[in-house]
Amino acid sequence: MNKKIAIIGLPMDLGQSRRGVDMGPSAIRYAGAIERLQGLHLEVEDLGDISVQREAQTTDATNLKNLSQVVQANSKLAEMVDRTVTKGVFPLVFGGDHSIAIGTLAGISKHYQNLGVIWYDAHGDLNTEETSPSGNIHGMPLAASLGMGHDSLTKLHGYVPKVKPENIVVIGARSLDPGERELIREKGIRVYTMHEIDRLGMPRVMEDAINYLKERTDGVHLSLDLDGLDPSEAPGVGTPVLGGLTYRESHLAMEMLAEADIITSAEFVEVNPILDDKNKTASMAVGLMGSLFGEKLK
Ligand code: EXY
Ligand code: MN
Ligand code: MN
Ligand code: MN
Repeated sequence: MNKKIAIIGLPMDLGQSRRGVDMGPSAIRYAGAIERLQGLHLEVEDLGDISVQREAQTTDATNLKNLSQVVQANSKLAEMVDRTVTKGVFPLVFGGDHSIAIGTLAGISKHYQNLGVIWYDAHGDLNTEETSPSGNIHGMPLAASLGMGHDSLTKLHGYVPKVKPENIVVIGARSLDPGERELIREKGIRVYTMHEIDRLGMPRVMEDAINYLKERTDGVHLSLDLDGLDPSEAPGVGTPVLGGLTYRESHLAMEMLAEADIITSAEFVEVNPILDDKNKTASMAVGLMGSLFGEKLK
């Protein structure tokens, strides 16, 4: 795994409606992310946070809340991530709500023939303005990265699509809207819901997912939404869903990814310290980062 890491924060909360997730990057830093990675003898450069236009919340007629601000911030993120990958450095992005994945994937995927994506999340984030029940863009980043939805999201950073459906694995899903289910069926996206995870167990799910991606991708982006974990362990998220992944399952998943050495970029999103309990969710994120970057238990 790349030993040089660049941290980029995007304090974005305009992709959804609950205040506080814009403090996610700070909360993750305060939970000791940089020190944890430096403790693994990684070279860590913190590039700081991208500024987000703080205009009043605008609701676009096309059921896309705060579209222009989300596009503007993600365009800046795509530029920074693109430069980071060009320099051969591992981009590690701290969110902010999950709409930032639009920018991260836009900055990364042009550097690969077949970028794989592990979408670790209670949700599919596969809505478009037609199918979204909320108009929140944090429920749309994976659809947008597939080239589905509003042009200003799908064509961000000058090309479309960013990812192919066969190169995606969703892990932890337990809250999917009708339009997302339709898209998953239509595109044949590989989804391990909590049902499969409970039936097969995390070791088997991760083994299958890793083998599946190894066969067909030349790099893999991990998009880890902390609401993939159970709210009892990670309460500081804006859209909690009961019956989620345990910290231990997630820790194992990260260790297996580290062993497989397939992850070429990552982002940790949806940490909301206002909804959290003593920065517990940010601490979960930092613990999982440690496992992802090779921390050993013995
Ligand atoms: N599917 C719902 C929507 O589109 O509004 C909820 C999306 C929650 C998205 C969070 C980031 O994962
Ligand atoms: Mn998400
Ligand atoms: Mn991204
Ligand atoms: Mn989610």
